[in-house]
Amino acid sequence: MKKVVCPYCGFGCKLLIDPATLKVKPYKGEPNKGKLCPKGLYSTEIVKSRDRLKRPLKRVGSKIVPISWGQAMEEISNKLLEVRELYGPDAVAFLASSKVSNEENYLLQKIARLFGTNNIDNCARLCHEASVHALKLAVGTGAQTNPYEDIPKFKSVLIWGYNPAETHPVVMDYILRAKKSGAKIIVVDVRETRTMAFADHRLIIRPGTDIVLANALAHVIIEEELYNEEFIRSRTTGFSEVRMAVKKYTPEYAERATGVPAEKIKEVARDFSLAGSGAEMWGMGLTQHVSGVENVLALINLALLLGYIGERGGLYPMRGQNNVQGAAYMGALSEFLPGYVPLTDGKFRKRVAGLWGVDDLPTERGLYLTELWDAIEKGDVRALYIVGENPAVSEADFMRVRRALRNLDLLVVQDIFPTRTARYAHYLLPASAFCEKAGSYMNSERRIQWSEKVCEPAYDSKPDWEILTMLGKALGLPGFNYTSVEEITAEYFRLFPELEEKSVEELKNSDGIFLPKKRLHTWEFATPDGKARFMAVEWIPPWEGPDDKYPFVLTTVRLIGHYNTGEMTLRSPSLVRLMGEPKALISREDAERLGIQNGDWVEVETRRGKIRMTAEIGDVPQGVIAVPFHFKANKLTSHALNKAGTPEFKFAAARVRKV
Ligand SMILES: Nc1nc2c(c(=O)[nH]1)N[C@H]1C(S)=C(S)[C@@H](COP(=O)(O)OP(=O)(O)OC[C@H]3O[C@@H](n4cnc5c(=O)[nH]c(N)nc54)[C@H](O)[C@@H]3O)O[C@H]1N2
Ligand SMILES: Nc1nc2c(c(=O)[nH]1)N[C@H]1C(S)=C(S)[C@@H](COP(=O)(O)OP(=O)(O)OC[C@H]3O[C@@H](n4cnc5c(=O)[nH]c(N)nc54)[C@H](O)[C@@H]3O)O[C@H]1N2
Ligand code: SF4
Ligand SMILES: [Mo]
Repeated sequence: MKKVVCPYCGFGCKLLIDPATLKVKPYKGEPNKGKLCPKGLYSTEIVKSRDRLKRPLKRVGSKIVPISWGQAMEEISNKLLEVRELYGPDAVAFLASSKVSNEENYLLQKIARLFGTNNIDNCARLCHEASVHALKLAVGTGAQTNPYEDIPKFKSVLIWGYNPAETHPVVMDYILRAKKSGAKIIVVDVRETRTMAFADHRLIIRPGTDIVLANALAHVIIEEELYNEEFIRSRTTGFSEVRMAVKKYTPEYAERATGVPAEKIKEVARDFSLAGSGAEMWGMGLTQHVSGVENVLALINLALLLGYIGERGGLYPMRGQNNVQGAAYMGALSEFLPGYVPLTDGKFRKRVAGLWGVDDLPTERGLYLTELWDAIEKGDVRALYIVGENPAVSEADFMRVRRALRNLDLLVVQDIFPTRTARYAHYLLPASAFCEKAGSYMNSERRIQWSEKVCEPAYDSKPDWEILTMLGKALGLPGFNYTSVEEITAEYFRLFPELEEKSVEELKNSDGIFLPKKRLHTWEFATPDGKARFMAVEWIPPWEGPDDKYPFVLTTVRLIGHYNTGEMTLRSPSLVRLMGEPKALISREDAERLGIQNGDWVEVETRRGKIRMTAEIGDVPQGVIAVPFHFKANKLTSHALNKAGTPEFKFAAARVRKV
C-alpha cells in the first residue's frame, strides 16, 4: 500500500492506495486516524476517467490539434518571451494551484520571479487570504496556530462562518471528541447548518453582521470582567482601544443588527469565557466579505481577551484546498516570498535570489488573482499561464472573467481535465493526477506530508513539476535541471531554518513535519515586540446592500457531495451517485409571500446576471437566499474586494421570483 495525501480538502487526510487495484483505505496514523470522507475514499476514480487530458493540445483557428511536448514548450516560451520583450515582464501572469505539491508551487513562483514579475497567485486569494492578513497583523504569523490534536483538549469550541460537517467531515471527529469531554460547542452562521446539529449554542445571524456580534461578545466579556487580565497585561497591546471601540456594541444594539437575542449573546459570552480554554475555528462566512480582514480581527480579539492561545486555545482558520497552505508557504502569492516573508525584506529576498543564481528579484507587489481581469481588459496583462485553477467558474462575476480570458494573446491551461477555463486556452497541457506523482503537501495545521507515487502517469500526461522544469529550461532560466522531485524538495528545505538540517528521507519516513513548529505563540508572538495586537474594528457595511429593486441578500455555500467547481467530483461515478441536487435555501416567510413551495423552480437575479434552480424552504433569516457556490452561483456574485483581495462571495443584493 502506498501513502498518499488526499487530493481534496485542506484537512489533509492520508490515503492508503493499493497500486494493483487503486482501492483506497484510510491511514491509521496522523492526522486522520483511520477516518476518511467519501471524497477521499473514491478519489482514485478520477485517475481512470476517460475525460483526462491525454496529450498536449493547441488551438489553431477554431480547431484543437495535438502537438508534441517539445513543440508546445518551445512555442509557449517563445510567446512569453515575446510578450515580455514588447510589454515588460508584468504583462505576464501565472496562477499556481492549491491542488499541486509544494515542489510544483515552489517551481512556478520561482519561474515567475526569475522571469521578472510578482504576478503569481493562487486560489488562497478567493479563500483565506483575509485570515492571513489579519493573523499577520495581530499575532505575526498568517496561519493556524495549533494542531488538530489540541481541539479535544479545549473546553469550548467557537465555530464561526464555517460548516465542517459538510466541508471538512473528518475534523468533526475532533470536535465531537471535545464535546464528549465536556466542551461547549458554539456555532455562528447565517442558516441552520449540519454542524449546528452538534452545538450547545446555535446563533443564526444576518449575513455580514459578524463584527457587530463579535464586538458585542467582547462588550459583555469586558463589562462583566470575564477577561484574562494577566494575559492582556503581559502579552498584548491595544486593549484600551478595543475596550473603547466595543462600548457601543451593547447586546441590545447587536440584537437589532444581527437578529440574535441579547440574552443569548450574554449567555454565549459567559459560557465561552468561563470554559477557561477554547478553540476558534472559522471559514468562508468570515473571509469572503469586504470586511473580511476586520471580521477575522474581531474574532481574534475575543481569543486575546480570554488568553485562548498556546496551551489554552488556538486560532483555526480551516484551510480549504489540500495544498493551499503549502502554496502560500512556497511563495505562490503576489505579495509574499516563501514563508510569508514580505517582498520588501531585502535580506531574505537577496538570499533567495542567491540560491536561484541571480542578484535580486522583483520587489513590487504583483497583481492579485482577483485584479487580473481588469488588467487584462485594459491590456496591461497579455499572457496568462494557469496551473490547476478554474477561474471561469470559481471567480466572482464570472461573465467578466470569461470576457477577459477571450482577450488574452496567450492562455495556457495545465490541468488534469479540460475545464471550463480551458475552453479559452491556446495551449492545453495534460498534468498527471495526484497519485501518479510524488511530492510534499502541507495541510491546515501546517504539517508537511510526503505523498507517494502509486501508478504511472496516464496517457501522455506529465507531473506538473516535470512540465514546469521543461518550461523553466525553455525560458532560459538558471537552474532548471531537476531530474527528480526530491531535488526540488531539498531546495525548498534550504529556505526555512527549521528544515535546513532535515533530509527528504526524514520527511518520507515520518507522519509529517510541522513548519515552523507544532504550536505557535505559546510564549511569545511573532510580532516585532513579541506581543499580540488587539485591533479595534468597527462594523463595515457590505458593498452592495439590498434595495427596492434587489431586496434579497444572496449568500453562497458549500455542499458535502460537491467540491468547488466540480471538475473532479463530477467525474467520479461513486461521488456523483451520492450527490444531492444543489438547491437555493429560502426562509418560510419569504417562500409563503412569493408562493414558493419546496422543489419549485426559482430565478435568482443580481445586477450581474440570473440563474434558475429549485428552492428549499429552510432556516435562514427572512430576506436571505443561500445558493450553493458550485457551478453557476458566480454568475451572480459581486467582485468587490476586501483588503486582502478576496471578493464578497458571501453578500450580494438579489431578487427572487418563482418561475
Ligand atoms: N464538500 C466540500 N468540502 C469542501 C469544499 C467543497 O467545495 N465541498 N471546498 C473546500 C474549500 S476550497 C474551502 S475554502 C472550505 C470552506 O469551508 P467552509 O468555510 O465551511 O465553506 P462555506 O460553505 O463556503 O462557508 C461556511 C459557512 O459560512 C456561512 N455564511 C455565509 N455568509 C455568512 C456570513 O455573513 N456570516 C457568517 N458568520 N457565516 C456566513 C454559510 O452559511 C456556510 O455555512 O471547504 C473545503 N472543503
Ligand atoms: N460564490 C463562491 N465562489 C467561490 C467560493 C465561494 O464560497 N462562493 N469559494 C472560493 C474558494 S474558497 C476557492 S478555494 C475557489 C476554488 O477555485 P478553483 O481552485 O478554481 O476550483 P477547483 O474546482 O478546486 O479547481 C481546481 C482545479 O485543479 C485541477 N487539478 C486537480 N489536480 C491537479 C493536478 O495535480 N495538476 C493540475 N495541473 N491540475 C489539477 C482540477 O481539475 C481543477 O480544474 O473558489 C472560490 N469561489
Ligand atoms: S476530509 Fe478532506 S482530506 Fe479527508 S478524505 Fe475528506 S476530502 Fe479528503
Ligand atoms: Mo477555498
